[in-house]
Amino acid sequence: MRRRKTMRRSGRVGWKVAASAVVAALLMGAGGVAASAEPASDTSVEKNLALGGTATQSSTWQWLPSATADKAIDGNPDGTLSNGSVTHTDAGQDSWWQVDLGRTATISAIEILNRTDCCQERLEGARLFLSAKPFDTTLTPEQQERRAGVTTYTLGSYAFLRQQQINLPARYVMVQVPGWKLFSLAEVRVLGS
Ligand SMILES: [Ca+2]
Repeated sequence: MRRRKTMRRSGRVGWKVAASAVVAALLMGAGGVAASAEPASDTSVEKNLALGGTATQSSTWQWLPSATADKAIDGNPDGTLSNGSVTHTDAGQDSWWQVDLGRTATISAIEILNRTDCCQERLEGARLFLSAKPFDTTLTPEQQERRAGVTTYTLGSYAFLRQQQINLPARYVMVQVPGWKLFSLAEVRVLGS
């Protein structure tokens, strides 16, 4: 019988959704910690730990093999797929993207930037998982969130997402979309120390 010792943080609490104008402002402000509709109180000391990580995804779109997982941690928030800094999976069951930070770190916030040229609804219903141990990528999102030590957030919207006040030790960060889907990410920032 599966243990259900899950540190679930359910629901859509805490997600801040910025209007597209805010996203545009964010994209122009490359390099710094993202501005958001409600900035974190202590962003000055946050580092984007994902930049030094290793990203993988369930598949890469067969028509654009350069849209690899690392495009979400290349430091470039450009959300136009054809500009070469956006990931793209193939269609598949419970498609996922993840980053291994290389070490367990204290994560304070995570920002997820969707592609901006189309298809943003593909991230609807996505889960964000955090764990100090590697994920079993064969699991469904429902199975994943029941694993011991896995913290789950459900993404309530998909234009620009910032989960604040996480304050958890984790090494692995995964975005997984339930169902038969394909999806893209412009950038994933994992802020912490
Ligand atoms: Ca990128």
